[in-house]
Amino acid sequence: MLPRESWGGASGPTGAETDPALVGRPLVRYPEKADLILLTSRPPQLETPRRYFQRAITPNSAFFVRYHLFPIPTRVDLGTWRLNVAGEVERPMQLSLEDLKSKFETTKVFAVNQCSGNSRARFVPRVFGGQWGDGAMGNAEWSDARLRDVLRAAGLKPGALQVTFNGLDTPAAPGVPDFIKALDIGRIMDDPDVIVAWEMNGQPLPMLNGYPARLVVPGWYSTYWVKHLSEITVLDHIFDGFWMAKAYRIPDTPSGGIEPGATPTRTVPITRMKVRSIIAWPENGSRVPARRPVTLKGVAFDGGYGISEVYVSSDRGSTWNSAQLGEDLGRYSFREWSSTCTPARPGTYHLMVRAVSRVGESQPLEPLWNPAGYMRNVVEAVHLEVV
Ligand SMILES: Nc1nc2c(c(=O)[nH]1)N[C@H]1C(S)=C(S)[C@@H](COP(=O)(O)O)O[C@H]1N2
Ligand SMILES: [Mo]
Repeated sequence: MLPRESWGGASGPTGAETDPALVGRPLVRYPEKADLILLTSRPPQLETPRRYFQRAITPNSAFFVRYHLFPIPTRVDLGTWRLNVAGEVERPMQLSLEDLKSKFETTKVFAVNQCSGNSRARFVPRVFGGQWGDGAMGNAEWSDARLRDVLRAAGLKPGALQVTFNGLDTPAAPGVPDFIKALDIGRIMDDPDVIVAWEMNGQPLPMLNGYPARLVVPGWYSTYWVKHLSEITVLDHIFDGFWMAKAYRIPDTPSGGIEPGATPTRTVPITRMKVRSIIAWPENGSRVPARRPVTLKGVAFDGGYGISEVYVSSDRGSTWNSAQLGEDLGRYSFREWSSTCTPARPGTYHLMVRAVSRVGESQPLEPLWNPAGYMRNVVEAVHLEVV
């Protein structure tokens, strides 16, 4: 059985005591949610406390929340909700949730949903945008119909090039562009794991995570994971809406990074996630006794190849030891890791973690920088006060 631990009502520390990214940010509780760290309330943007990342599965109640527009859907009537499939298709469809569940083969996938701007607060020089700590991510098992099966049922016309996705949230203010994202046809038809999900960890999606159905694009940053999905439109051209043509773009360089403070000459849409690992325990700044074993725990993930190794250093990166890896839940999932070290003497210890993917990609020791504050994946450290 997979760990599906509920953390109950215990609110615990947020890390605000020791983490500059979290200072002054209260814990708040929204419907269907545990205590999460507030970023903004209009729209609700809520961050998962770090201790949840000791486990590969993020409970639905603790899963982060991010929206662009306000107001947001707070209830959806399944009697009238339909997923409309239209555009360059032979047979436009209006699917009820029941249709989605019954007319298509269902499939399951563990996949990390990570905001492009996760950890943006740590960029130096600072950048505009939501100043997230490291909790704008989570991992769940998503159950769903394959998007390509839905499109095949509608019948793609020969000119089909891209598909756009729109959800129930619409801008209240004039001039604010609706949140619409696009994927190339190839990305959808070649990958059976691109799915329309209605279940998360065996439960209906929480309202704040996209009830009744959302797009899941494993391996790619969650800007594509459109919530409260209501319109799928097949296009015979490249979509040029604001959220593709202007926002969620990265410098067109091999790493996606540029000189800190510079302006990129050419940009491309953000896509695949970079390999990353998190130390979820112990907390930064913890005091521990000398000569007693301390077990470090956390998760590692990448953009869809899977994690092959996680290394831990307790000497600022001079030597690295292999961590123990937890169960393999598939190449898009968080992989738990743990490592025990025994600090010999009192003093300050810097513990670092670095993951390597199955294609040999790893994390940089110096952070990448880009003007939107995306794709942070620098090797992270926590310090321990050994007494
Ligand atoms: N309908 C809708 N879907 C959306 C968004 C949104 O603003 N509206 N934001 C996207 C972004 S940028 C992120 S990071 C994820 C967050 O998913 P979550 O709120 O379930 O954690 O939703 C994506 N899907
Ligand atoms: Mo995001």
